[in-house]
Amino acid sequence: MHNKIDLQYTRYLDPDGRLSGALPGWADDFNLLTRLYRQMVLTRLFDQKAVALQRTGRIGTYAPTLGQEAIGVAIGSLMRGEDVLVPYYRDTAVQLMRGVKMEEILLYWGGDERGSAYLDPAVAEDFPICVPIATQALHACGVASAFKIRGQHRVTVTTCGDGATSKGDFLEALNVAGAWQLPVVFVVNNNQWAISTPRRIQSGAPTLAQKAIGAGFHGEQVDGNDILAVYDRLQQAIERARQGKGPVLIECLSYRLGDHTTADDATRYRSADEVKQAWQEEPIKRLQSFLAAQGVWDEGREQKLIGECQALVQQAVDAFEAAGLQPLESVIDQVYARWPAALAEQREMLLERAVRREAPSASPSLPQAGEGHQSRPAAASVGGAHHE
Ligand SMILES: Cc1ncc(C[n+]2csc(CCOP(=O)(O)OP(=O)(O)O)c2C)c(N)n1
Ligand SMILES: [Mg+2]
Repeated sequence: MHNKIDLQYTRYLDPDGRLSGALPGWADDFNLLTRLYRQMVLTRLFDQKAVALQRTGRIGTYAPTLGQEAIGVAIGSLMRGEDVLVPYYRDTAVQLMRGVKMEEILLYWGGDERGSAYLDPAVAEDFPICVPIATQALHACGVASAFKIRGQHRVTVTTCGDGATSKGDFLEALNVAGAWQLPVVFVVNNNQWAISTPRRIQSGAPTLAQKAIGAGFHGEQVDGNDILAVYDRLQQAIERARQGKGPVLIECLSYRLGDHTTADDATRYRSADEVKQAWQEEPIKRLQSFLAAQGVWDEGREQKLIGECQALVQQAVDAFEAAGLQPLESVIDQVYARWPAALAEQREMLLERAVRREAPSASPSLPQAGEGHQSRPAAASVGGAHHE
């Protein structure tokens, strides 16, 4: 008895950016490769800024995307506008490419509902960040079912981590995707850790991709630090789903270079050596080395790019800080279309209590929607996005 299944594994660039096989035709397009590179750098600089904003108390918890840039940028470049992304909380890279604004991402992690009400119409049908692990995989199947029933050639892409693949919701989603041959692509970001649980003890399956096989569809692995590999295989997967040929699961092997979130301290459960080793494999340096060897990237271009990205990030921070606070009831206002009486009463109590706390001696007047021009308080009172 053994549980080994031979699965496809794809890598084009080794950790030093050298080719480990013949490149597919599309990769001759250096403009495309440079665009992918620029987007990865922008994502990383934004990510660093988000962590810094948490450290200085201006947003709540944040889940860094450090080390996952290749996966997200590949997904974002390949999805069409009419497709739907059903993301999880480590998807800054994809969301930025879909059209979610950097300031919206900061608002979300600052505990502000406007951070999930994406302003760009191009992204209006994408789902907001999902924090309950793996539940989004089922939502994605719901969306894909709608596409199939309507006869639309649209694809749903949903992402999750290695830990999420152990959840019932994930396995149920794979099952229904296979049973109904849904146009959905599951991208598993196997970053080796689920908070402090290492991949080694997460599952008895040698690969996470093989979970697709149990559900009757195609699964494969790619090097998630090699954007050329992720892009190539994902392109095939999305195309296949679009043509009605059923779902695909792609397991991207990566590494979570940062803490789980800013509320975590990964040095308590993993060694410095392991992290140092993982830095040797990281995705941005790898593509940079390749592009430099091809003569299409150099230090001058790098410095110019960093300056441009930093300006964009700073603009977003300014917009975020100028956004002011929303009224307290915005936290719950979107929960029901029509409030059940018992909850309506609780809503009133919440507002009264908030007014008492904020202005103990002043005569209470409830904050109105649209008001809220106070400046943003320190995160301790912002509350932050709930994340455990
Ligand atoms: C249903 C549910 N259970 C537990 C949690 C707490 N939790 C938050 S993140 C996480 C680990 C997820 O790890 P993984 O799926 O590998 O994704 P990663 O964070 O590594 O990208 C857990 C258990 C949660 N958010 N939702
Ligand atoms: Mg993980």
